[in-house]
Amino acid sequence: MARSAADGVLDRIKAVVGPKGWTTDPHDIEPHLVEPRGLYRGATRMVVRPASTEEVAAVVRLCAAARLPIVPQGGITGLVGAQVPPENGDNIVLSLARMNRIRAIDALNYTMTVEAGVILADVQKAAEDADRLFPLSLGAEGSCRIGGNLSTNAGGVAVLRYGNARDLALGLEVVLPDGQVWNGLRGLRKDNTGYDLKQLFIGGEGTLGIITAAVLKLFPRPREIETAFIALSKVEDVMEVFARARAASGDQLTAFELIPRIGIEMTTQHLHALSDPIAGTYPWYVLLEVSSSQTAGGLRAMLENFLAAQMEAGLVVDGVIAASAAQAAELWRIRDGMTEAQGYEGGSIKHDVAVPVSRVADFIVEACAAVSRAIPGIRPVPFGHVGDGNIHFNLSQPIGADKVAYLARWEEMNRIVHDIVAARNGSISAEHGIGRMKVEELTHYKTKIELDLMRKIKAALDPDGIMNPGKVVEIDSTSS
Ligand code: FAD
Ligand code: 2HG
Ligand code: ZN
Repeated sequence: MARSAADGVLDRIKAVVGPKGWTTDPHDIEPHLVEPRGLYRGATRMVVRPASTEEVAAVVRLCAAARLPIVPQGGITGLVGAQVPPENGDNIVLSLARMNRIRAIDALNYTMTVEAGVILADVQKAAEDADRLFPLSLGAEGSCRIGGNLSTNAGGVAVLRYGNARDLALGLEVVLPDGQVWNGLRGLRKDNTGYDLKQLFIGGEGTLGIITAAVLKLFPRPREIETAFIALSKVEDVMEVFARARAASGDQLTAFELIPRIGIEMTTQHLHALSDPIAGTYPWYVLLEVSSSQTAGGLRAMLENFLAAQMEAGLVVDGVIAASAAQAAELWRIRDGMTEAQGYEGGSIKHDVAVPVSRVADFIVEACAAVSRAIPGIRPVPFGHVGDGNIHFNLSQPIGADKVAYLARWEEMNRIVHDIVAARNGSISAEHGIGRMKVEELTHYKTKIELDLMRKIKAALDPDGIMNPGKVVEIDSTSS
């Protein structure tokens, strides 16, 4: 868009949101142009921060009329560059950060209605204050926002028991790409009235509309939580213990997170005051958590008996059960520190993949061998939510390698790993989304029918392609 025409739109947007609702100051804009991994950098004409759904709708109507692209943003913690504006700068960033009210809590209905800009940790806290649980939990929960979580269909560490973000929303309020407001804020467990429209926007990564509010599912608050850290010799044993833990815990298993030996070394070396919880070194570790909403559910005894039986069976070689909430938090610090610790070890080529749970072990064995053949000395760091079949198959550079030269092999490594995933009917993005990073990978691995359907949906809702362009799927909007 020509600068003078854009300036006219920008002035009208400024009038809609008032002085607190926009900035063009380069210093204030800077955090909105980058992302946690430092892989992408964008540009924008203005960051707009509306305070209400009506303001969002008015801004979108102005952009739609001028065909000015909009990049929605929450907490800017996304890991696939979805929140980064295009480099040409011909867009506005629309931050939901000021829309941060809890609108209502209905404890009897086990629901809460929140605006899109509420930080995930604040959603969790508000639920807790109402003696309820909002179970979505991930390392970035202190900064990511619920609208971003829904738009990325975030997963995290409690999917095993409670599902992904997609499973945790009962209703949405969305500003559509033409500026209309769809009020779908219904708190119903059953609603079979045709297509489930909200699911289009959940995981839509801001390409179909802007989520402004949501009705979220709540659960009984856990009264008893037990956390264990166990060591194992083989990744096959890890998955066998997982299957046994599900059965033995009566489905009270909340988390089952894999950590390889190299992860213990990286976290204890780089993160402040962390130590190895288990004496001796073993190839694999699992952080597992069981929880119950009952106060005397006998979880501790169950976990002790379970682990003793697995040690006797030779599957678990050592382990600790946290003696206090503080010790459990220490164990979680190791798990949550995995991403940060890898950052101190030079270049890391990331894969966020899923395979059927029954194929996790053979995927890890085959993928580790394949990448080591391609780059001798490469350091695989497979970790994460293996109970969901989701492996963060991250590859740290060989010690002493040149970081830039190593990262230049990103696509080559992707092809090796993603082909092994595809051979198991897996997914090239388990929980982080497609964003900008995996647009080409998506076209490589999705079928034509799937891609056609996705493009038709995009073209139907956003024919001018103004919502978060260049992300997820591309459409030809020049003919509309
Ligand atoms: P942003 O990064 O701001 O945006 C992400 C996408 O959502 C963009 O496409 C953006 O345009 C869109 N968007 C944001 N808000 C809206 C809205 N209101 N309406 C429409 N579109 C919108 N992810 C996991 O799934 N599991 C994990 O375990 C996990 N752990 C992480 C740990 C760390 C340390 C970090 C840095 C990230 C982690 N992530 C994880 C990734 C990230 O936190 C999630 O993707 C999160 O859901 C993004 O939320 P956000 O508010 O930061 O969104
Ligand atoms: C996690 O589970 C996140 O910690 C981040 O999804 C994974 O660093 C990563 O690749
Ligand atoms: Zn994860």
